[in-house]
Amino acid sequence: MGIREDRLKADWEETKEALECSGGNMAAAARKLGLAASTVKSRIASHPPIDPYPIVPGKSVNYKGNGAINSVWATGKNMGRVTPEQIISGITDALLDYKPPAPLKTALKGNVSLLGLLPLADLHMGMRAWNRETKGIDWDTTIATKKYRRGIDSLVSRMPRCKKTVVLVAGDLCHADNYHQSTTNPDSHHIVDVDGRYPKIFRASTDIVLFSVDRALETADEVEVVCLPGNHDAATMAGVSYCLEMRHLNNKRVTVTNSDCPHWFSEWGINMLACTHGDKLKMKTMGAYMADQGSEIWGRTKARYGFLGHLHSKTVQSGPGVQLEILPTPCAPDSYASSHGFSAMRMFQVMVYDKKTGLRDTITELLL
Ligand SMILES: [Mn+2]
Repeated sequence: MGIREDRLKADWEETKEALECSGGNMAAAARKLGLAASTVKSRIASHPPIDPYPIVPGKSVNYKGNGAINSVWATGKNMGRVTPEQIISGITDALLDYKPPAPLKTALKGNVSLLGLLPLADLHMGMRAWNRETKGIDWDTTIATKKYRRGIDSLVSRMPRCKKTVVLVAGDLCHADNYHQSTTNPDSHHIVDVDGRYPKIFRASTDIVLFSVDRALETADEVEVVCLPGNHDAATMAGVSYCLEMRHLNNKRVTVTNSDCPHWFSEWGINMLACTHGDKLKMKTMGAYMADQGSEIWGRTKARYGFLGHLHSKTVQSGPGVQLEILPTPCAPDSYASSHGFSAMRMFQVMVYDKKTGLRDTITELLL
C-alpha cells in the first residue's frame, strides 16, 4: 500500500469514528474533526461502506448505494448491531418452545362409516311464479331445472366419499298432480300456478331425481332413493318412483324405496333417520311416532333425526331423544306462498352421518 492509500485509509478511519460518535451527523463530525463539511462529505462519497451494519446509538441511518448517509432519524431505542446471523438465531430461539400439533388423524379411513343424506324437499317442479306478483324471482320448469342441477352439483362436489348416499325425495316433488292443475286431493280445489302441461311436469320431476341419483353415485358406493308422497304429488310420486325402479332394475348400486308408505325409517350405526312430508304427520308427534312405529331401531340407536318437509322453512327442534328438522326448500315462492308471507331462504342441504359418531357435517347451498 502506498503513501496515498495509507493517507486515504487514515482519513476514512477518523471520519468514520467521528460519524459514529456524532450519531451519523455529517456537520457534527466535520466540526469534531475541524474540517469543512464538504470535506467530510467528499470522504464519505469516495469511500465504500465499511460496515454494512453500523452501530448508531439511538439513531437510524439510511445509506446511499455508495455508502454516503442519506438520512438520519432518531429511534426510541438503541438496537445496537444486529447481523443476519443474530436474526436467524433469534428466530430459532423463539421457535424452540413451539411444539407443533400432532398430524391430524385422517378422518376418512376408507368410507365404510359414512352415510350421505341428500334431501330433495318440496322442489315443486312445474310451478310458475311471476316476480311482479310475488316479489320473489321469476320461476318456471326451465329455471328450476337449471338452478337445481347447479345446486346439486355444488353440494355433491363438496361431499366426502360415502359408503352410501340416500337421495330423500321428501314430498311435493312437483307442484300440480294432474291435468287439472291441482294438488293431489281434488276436493281441496287447490288450483296452483303451473308451467306447462302435466307430462312436461312429470318428466321434469323424474329427471331431476334421476340427475341427483347419477350425481350421488359419483361419491358413494351405493345409493338409495326414497320417494315419499306429499300433498301436491302423491299420484305423480307413485309414477316417478316406479320410473326409478325400472331405470335401476339391473343396477346393484341403486335401490329404490317407493312411495307406498308416506313415512320412512332407517338405521345407520348409532343413527336413526326418519322422514315424512309433514302435511299429515306433524312435527309435534313425529318423535313419538318414530319411537312407536320404529321402536326396534329407536332402541338400538343413540342419535335420532327426524325430517319433515311441507313448510319450506328450515326449523330445528330438539325433543326427548330425537332432533327434528323441517327441511328448507330451494323452490321460489308462488303467488300463494308469497301472499302468505312464506319467503324463507331457498336452499339445498346435505348431511353426512358417521356410524359411530352421528351427524358429522351439514353442507348447505343457497339458491340465489
Ligand atoms: Mn306440502
